[in-house]
Amino acid sequence: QDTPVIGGKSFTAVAINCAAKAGEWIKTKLGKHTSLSLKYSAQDLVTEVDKGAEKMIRNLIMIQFPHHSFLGEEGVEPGPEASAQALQEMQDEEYLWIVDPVDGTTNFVHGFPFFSVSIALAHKGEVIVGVVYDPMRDELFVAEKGKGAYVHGQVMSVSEEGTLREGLIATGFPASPENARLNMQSLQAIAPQVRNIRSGGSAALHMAYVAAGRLSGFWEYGLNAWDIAAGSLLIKESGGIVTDIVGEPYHLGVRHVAASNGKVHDSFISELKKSAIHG
Ligand code: 2AM
Ligand code: CA
Ligand code: CA
Ligand code: CA
Repeated sequence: QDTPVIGGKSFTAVAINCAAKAGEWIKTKLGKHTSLSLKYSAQDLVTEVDKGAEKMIRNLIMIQFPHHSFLGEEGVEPGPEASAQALQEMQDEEYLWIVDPVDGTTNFVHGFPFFSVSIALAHKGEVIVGVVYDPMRDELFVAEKGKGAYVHGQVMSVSEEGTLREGLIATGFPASPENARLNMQSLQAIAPQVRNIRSGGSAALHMAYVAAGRLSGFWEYGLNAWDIAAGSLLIKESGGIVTDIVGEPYHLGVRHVAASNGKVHDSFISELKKSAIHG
């Protein structure tokens, strides 16, 4: 991979190596996974591929950086409380790797080819490296704090649309009834205002697409740090904006996220707020 900013055995090089290795392996398992279990609800799926990929990434990282901390989705008990608590306990660590081995497990299980590996490194709570890899398209999205963001080694930048009306906006449909209701309200408010809506089923990949200028914006309720952390840096380093759903700055604890090319952010947030009040 000829990614110009990345050299040597940097944090970023390790993140890329992990994402690429895990992604290649996940791809070989598409349509061949053998175990499927439900975690928290019938919408909350996990396979041996999620667990195997996380183990692979964790091992690769811990060999290189044994003193770093590691937060991976499959190492945490299911459900929102346990994941919030796990983050709470770890977010002040000096170096914390935040990993979603398969973002878009439902897609993976159904053979819908839109899922990703998401790897972030936070330093004292701030994301400094973000890597999202789409093994099906062999697309690697990489950002390093202060050094820009790249796809296929080419500089990425967010899209130019200045109004929601010209915007292509993505969302995700949450599992929990409360978040599902909030999302339907937002959808009802946003859909008539924009060019069209997409929902691919991988939050991390949606965020990478905002960074690459393929989507103008993205919102979703009820996510976790491992869904968003890597994508947040991709978007910031591509010139976009990431906040919570009411426009407050992004931090690792944000669960309801709104991201955009920046130019539409104020109107985007204003519509999302209106939908929350009037819903
Ligand atoms: P996952 O595939 O890693 O679980 C799709 O809308 C997004 O929601 C994906 O990023 C997906 O991540 C996440 N997701 C799926 N089920 C979820 C659940 N029960 N709770 C929280 N997030 C979930
Ligand atoms: Ca999951
Ligand atoms: Ca996820
Ligand atoms: Ca996952």
